[in-house]
Amino acid sequence: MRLQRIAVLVPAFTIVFGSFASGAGKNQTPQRPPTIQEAERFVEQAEARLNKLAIKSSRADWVQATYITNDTEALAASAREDVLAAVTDLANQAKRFEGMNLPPTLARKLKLLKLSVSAPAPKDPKERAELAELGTWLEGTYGKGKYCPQSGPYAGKCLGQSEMEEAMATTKDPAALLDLWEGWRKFSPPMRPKYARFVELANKGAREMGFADAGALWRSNYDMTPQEYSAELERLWQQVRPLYLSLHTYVRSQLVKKYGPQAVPPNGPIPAHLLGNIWAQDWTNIFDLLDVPGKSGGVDLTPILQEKKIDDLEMVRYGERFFTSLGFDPLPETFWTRSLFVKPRDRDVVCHASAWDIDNQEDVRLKMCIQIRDEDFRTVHHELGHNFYQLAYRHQPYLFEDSANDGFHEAVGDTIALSITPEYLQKVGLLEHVPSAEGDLGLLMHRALEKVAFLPFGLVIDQWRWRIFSGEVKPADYNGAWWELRTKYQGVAAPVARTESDFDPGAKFHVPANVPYTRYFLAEILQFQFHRGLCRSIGYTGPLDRCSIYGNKEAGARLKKMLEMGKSRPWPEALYALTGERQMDATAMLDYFAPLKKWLDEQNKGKPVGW
Ligand code: X8Z
Ligand code: ZN
Repeated sequence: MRLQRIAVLVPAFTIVFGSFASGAGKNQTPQRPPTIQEAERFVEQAEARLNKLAIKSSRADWVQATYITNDTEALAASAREDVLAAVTDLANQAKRFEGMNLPPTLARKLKLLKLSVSAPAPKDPKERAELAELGTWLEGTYGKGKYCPQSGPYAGKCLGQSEMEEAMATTKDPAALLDLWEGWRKFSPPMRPKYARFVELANKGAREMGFADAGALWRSNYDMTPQEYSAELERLWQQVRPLYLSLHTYVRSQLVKKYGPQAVPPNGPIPAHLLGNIWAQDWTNIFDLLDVPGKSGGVDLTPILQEKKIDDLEMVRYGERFFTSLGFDPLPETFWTRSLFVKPRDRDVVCHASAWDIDNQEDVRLKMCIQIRDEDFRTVHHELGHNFYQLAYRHQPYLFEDSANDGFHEAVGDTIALSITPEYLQKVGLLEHVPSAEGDLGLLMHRALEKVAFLPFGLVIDQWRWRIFSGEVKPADYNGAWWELRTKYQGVAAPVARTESDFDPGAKFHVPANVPYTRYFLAEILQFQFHRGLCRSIGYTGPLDRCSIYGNKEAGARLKKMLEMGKSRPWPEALYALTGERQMDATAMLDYFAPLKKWLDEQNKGKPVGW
């Protein structure tokens, strides 16, 4: 995740256009039409300028995220403001090249320049500073967010995101869960007016750049029109929706058994506090509650990691070794000395995991409050996927130092994690015996609770934000619209009445941090496509859940080739390089889960479907 690049952005030193520098002073339009050489020079200088400012801003952001104080917040906001000013200024200057017949690479860079920030600033310097301050304030407020229960199992403790995740994962008492669920949403209401203002300013910036609103800017980053992108998401969602419904039906029926029809309506939405996760986005923590054959046998790594006394550093080493087994170079020494792996005891940090690319060269880092548990083992692989991507494309020019589309960035580490099979675990000494294929239903169910359950959540956050940015949903209806969409897509509901004095979206990191979210939906689809492509390319023909590319240099070379392309070409070409396919396609995910779908549909016979 390039939070630093996304979140950030510059001052008004104006690029001097090479050959007509003397004739064209600041903000002055030259008399004759620009040449291709001038456009080239402009882009080259723009890249150098942005690179420098982005590095400065990344450093300030890193310090802010790992040591939240008023001072670090002010420093980060100021550096962010500089980047914002540069992008606004450069996008404005680049208008003079519009309509020219430029070489495709150059035209692509000019387009990407405008898309390089997710909240572009208005031209007005006061508004720009305000936007930068709001952005850092929102993220810092989330980072400091905690709930200190007065009663129940956690009375007397204060729970930040990491502790809250753990508490919601392990508590099964519905009253305690409800208290945690409500408590986590108590720090976000003050964000509401600030968020509304943030939206207003980001929209103004986006409109000044020629986009309908900030949401349209986000949807313009997929080598197609914003309308085509919305349609593409809907197409993919329709491919996977039946699988989601099968899972939802089964899980709901099991929760009715556990908590009773009073607590869980047998044909209504599932109350959001009973799914083992603060946001009901990942349901793996209720795996234990389900009657599934093949539940044991290394499906849940938590007890194994704890028994073997594997610490945070060793978890990261496992991830690194997977990549080096594929032929990637080891992580640079600075990764190990500069990353943050453990939650510090004496200060507030943004615990939400992220992978950083500080200098667009080798200074990559992981920021994560690692806990010794299954979920975090997978998240470590997810994050390292970002870091190895960053290292692979570091030789690209600045504007191409990114993934083919943002879903690709999110999918790489998850693709690797799909290769964490029982066979792999045995090879690396984490499992004594490989369970027989009968255990696969348990494995598939565990993965489905993570990945299939997530699908509508991956869509809903930006369905909400796009409506906010377009003005379809006004600030007075923020929370109502949020729950309407969550129920519509996910079939989950708030467990207690919510009102417009709540601001529940603010209790999810990516909203205050302003990170676009459909990337995670795409990643769910893409990771199975990558996995199937890689497995096929090495001649594997068995069930996809038993394929591991661990140690396979051929698969590694194929993956690396795609990562090295960065964002230099439209994403279908990158997809083709890895899979031989040019369309995003959920059939790989459907293939992977086919045996589970069959089993679920047998269990679901006669049960109500939908809500
Ligand atoms: O934010 C993340 C990563 C960092 S890019 C930890 N994820 C999403 C989330 O936590 O909401 C990974 C899965 C979805
Ligand atoms: Zn990520």
